[in-house]
Amino acid sequence: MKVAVVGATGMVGEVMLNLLEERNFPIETLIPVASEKSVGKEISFKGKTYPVVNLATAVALKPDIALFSAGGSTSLEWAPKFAAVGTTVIDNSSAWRMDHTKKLIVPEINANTLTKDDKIIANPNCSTIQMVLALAPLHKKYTIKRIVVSTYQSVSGTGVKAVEQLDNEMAGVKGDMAYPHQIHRNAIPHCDVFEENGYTKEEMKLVRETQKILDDKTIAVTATAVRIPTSGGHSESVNVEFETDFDLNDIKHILSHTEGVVLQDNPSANTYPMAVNAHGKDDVFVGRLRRDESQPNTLNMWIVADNLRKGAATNTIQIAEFLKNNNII
Ligand code: 2RA
Repeated sequence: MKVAVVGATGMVGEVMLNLLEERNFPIETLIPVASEKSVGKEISFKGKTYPVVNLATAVALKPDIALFSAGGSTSLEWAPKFAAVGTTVIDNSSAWRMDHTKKLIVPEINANTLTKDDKIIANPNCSTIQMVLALAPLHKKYTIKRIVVSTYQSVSGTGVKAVEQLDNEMAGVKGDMAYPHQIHRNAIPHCDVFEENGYTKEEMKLVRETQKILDDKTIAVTATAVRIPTSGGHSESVNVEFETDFDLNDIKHILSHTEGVVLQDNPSANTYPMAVNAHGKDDVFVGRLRRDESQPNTLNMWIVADNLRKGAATNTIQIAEFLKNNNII
């Protein structure tokens, strides 16, 4: 299979390349794609080296699949050009997620909706993926009425400049500012840009994408997204109200038998999900399950995942694996 990785030199792009190798995805030819300034750089992959090419060159090579992590504007312009030559695109940007003609996929939830007609497939936002993976089976059993989520997001979600700012601050070194504020020893309630309604784009992604992936616009969602000085993964405090009462042991049973979810819930042994333990792993970790004693039919939970892996690269490649394994590409 001829596979293009668009944004091959970025943080998610590098994780995608590692995963393609780690998961032994069947690649005959790799096409690493990046901006003009990186063209010609050598990318090592499975014991061979491949030169980085620009987008026009990659389209002309007509890859079978193109894994994008290169920002929304690049995806809006170039995903259709790849699709026009028969390439199936899986895009990590927000460009296509809310387009009603495009599917927004978490493989364990809705990969079975994919067909050969889907030439541009949207990968959800990292903080959405980890939340809906845990909530989908609970929604199926108990019907979700409302979700209140607060996120604690790693600086790696903003990109390499934010990670560098955090490293510099911790080393006491002045450097470029990816944020208007200090990151170290801080919690910044500002992920992505603010919208008219006072929410950030990151918070509205949780609202809109959750409703689309769970295919239920009646689910009420409200979110607060906070940037914290970790580099390992995103954590989320989730309060979920169901239409009916639930059995807590049944919730734990469902979660511990959900593909891609690991239950870590034994507070008496200080066992609960933590970003530092999720780093480098592909699962979504759930713990701190307990009834919300302030209102009926409501559950509190704590959800953690590596935002660069299941939150981006792993989910993307799992979609590609599904397409391949089901002869859709
Ligand atoms: C973030 N989810 O964490 C966004 C984009 N990766 O900033």
